[in-house]
Amino acid sequence: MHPLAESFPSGPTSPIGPAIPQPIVLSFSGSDPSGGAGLEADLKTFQRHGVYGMSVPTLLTVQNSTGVRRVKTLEPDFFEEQVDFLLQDLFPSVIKIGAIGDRRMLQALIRILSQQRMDGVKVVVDTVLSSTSGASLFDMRGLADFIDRLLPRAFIVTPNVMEFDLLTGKPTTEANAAAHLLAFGRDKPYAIFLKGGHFPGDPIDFLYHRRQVRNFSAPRIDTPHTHGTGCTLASAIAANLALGMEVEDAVIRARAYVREAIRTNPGLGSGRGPLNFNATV
Ligand code: PXL
Repeated sequence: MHPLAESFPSGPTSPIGPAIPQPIVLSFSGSDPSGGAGLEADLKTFQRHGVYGMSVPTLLTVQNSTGVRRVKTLEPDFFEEQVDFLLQDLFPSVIKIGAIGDRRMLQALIRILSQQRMDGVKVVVDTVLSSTSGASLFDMRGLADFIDRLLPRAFIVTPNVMEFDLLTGKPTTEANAAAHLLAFGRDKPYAIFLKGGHFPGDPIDFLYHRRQVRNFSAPRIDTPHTHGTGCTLASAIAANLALGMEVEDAVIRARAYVREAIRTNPGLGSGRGPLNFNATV
């Protein structure tokens, strides 16, 4: 047996009887052929958390660990048809949204999420506005609709610092983050998890929820291999919500998973390589 095989999770299926029911999580995101980010990372993360993962791609990328070269947003009509047919058969309790591509795809998403059958579905919005390597994964002409029409449908939103600056229109620092979150979060129905990885020094993350801000700090892990950390974090939160956790617990557990996945990364690729998706949850 391969030495790694012993650490593989056995999963909740039974070898003799029918599978034990699993919560279903659906990802709408871009595809990363390198398997480190996007819907590939989402599905691996769902699997590791013991939830059943499904995905409908919004866009394709030409990508490896050194960066994103090209982005092709898919046809919104085809996307909507895929979602509609899928949901006639398999219905998720949580939807995770990653890269959207452009305004037409955003409109398609908003149409889907405003259907009555979606009322009880929790939506995790990872505000993927550009990749860390600089390629655009969202046409910023759609930003106003993203903020005014998509975000109000979210249960939790997970911007990094650059994305939060774009959402609020002002620069956020560790010193003013709590105040900016309280101001931006005012009257909003959703929670915001501000990822502090781009702050200098040891990062501090902030969680805004129910008019309160809580922060989490930990020593920075010194590695270039952080490809897809945002996607993985949002997917872990989505999985934890599907498993029935409250927002704070879902975030705390997701954060611990991502830290461990960064710490034990497999060191693949010549650029920013992927995380260890098999990390202990
Ligand atoms: O990590 C942001 C992200 C999301 N989705 C896709 C990506 C990336 C970053 O490269 O490629 C498809």
